[in-house]
Amino acid sequence: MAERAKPRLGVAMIGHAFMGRTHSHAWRSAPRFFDLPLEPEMKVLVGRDQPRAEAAASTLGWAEVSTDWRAVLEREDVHLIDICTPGDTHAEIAEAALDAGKHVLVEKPMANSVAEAERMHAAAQRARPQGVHAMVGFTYRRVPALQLARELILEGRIGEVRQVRAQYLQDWLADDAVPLSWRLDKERAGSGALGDIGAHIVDLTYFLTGQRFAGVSGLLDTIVAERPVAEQAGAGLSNGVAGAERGPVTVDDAALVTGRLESGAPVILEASRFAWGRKNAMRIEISGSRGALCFDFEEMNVLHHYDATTSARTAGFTRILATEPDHPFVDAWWPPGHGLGYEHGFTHQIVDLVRAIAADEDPRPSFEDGLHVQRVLDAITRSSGAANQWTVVHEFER
Ligand code: SOE
Repeated sequence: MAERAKPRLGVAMIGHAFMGRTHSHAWRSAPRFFDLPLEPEMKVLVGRDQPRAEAAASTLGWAEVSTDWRAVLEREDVHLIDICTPGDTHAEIAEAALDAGKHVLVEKPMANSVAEAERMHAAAQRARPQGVHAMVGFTYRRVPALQLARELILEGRIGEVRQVRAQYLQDWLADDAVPLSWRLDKERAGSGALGDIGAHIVDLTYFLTGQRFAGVSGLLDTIVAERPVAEQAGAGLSNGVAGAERGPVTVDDAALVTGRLESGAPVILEASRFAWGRKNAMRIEISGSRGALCFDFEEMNVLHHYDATTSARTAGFTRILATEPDHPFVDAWWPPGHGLGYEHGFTHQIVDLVRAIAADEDPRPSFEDGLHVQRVLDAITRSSGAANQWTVVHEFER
């Protein structure tokens, strides 16, 4: 007997640069490696420039292209809008898509301001009664070793969380000759290292500990204030070819933050795109009353666990290789020890999103989660502007 076809989930993706490429890969691989309740169909790729969008669609596997995202929202065969554009367009597209009854996946950070994130959250709440779902793409939540870390924290393996320290370091701006791009323009990107990479460690602190931030004190710095204007746009993180003209950098290059979680536990965060030799070094260490967990993206299949309840004679960090079939997501992939990469987090994100949509459950990180991260980013910025004053995010009883 012929198998019944799965219900279709028509997807349109807006933007096709670095994040568009990672999302396209994820839409293709998710249904091939995981048993999904809906069959994603890569229907339309939306870009501003028709020939470039056509070239990207053919490479990345999208059936059609459009230069008009509003027209795509009117299509009945499109059920989900995946937003991979710079932050200044997120709110407008997400609101319109949710109001048109389309599910939304939006790249991080959710928006360029708290006001935009609030509008998006309100739109998600309006759409929710119709079975419409919204999710923010904090993809590192779906790294198996980090999911395992969360499970261990929830099981109480490190006891009560007492301190968090996290860093996200890159070096693609450390050279003063690197030209300007949209990521260095406050109007388009909202902020610099803070929103681009700092947002990930704010979200991970929240995801892993289950606690929101109560307050922060931030120091933002623009290390190189002026750069060459690009004559030719670049692909991925490459800013293109520098011309003779120069222009201002309007975002932060580095963000240093101290903070407190709602329990009062102290947090220290650092995000920088000026850390020579650090290409995508994201590190988080959580110390609890019974031990500690430590993760470094440069060794992304490994989680280190220190069990402080064992004898001091033999105590030390245990290196857990998070590639066994009973580790989160791993059974769908390769045999133990064969390892996963950056792209797998994006695939897992699609798997969880599609399953949540089919079950009519709320996918996480939700727009409410994204709004919390946005509030933390905003408080860091205000604090830095006000000579590093302590800035409250949420009031908590302690
Ligand atoms: C650029 O710094 C970037 O691509 C971020 O925007 C992504 O979120 C991160 O995953 C890798 O670095």
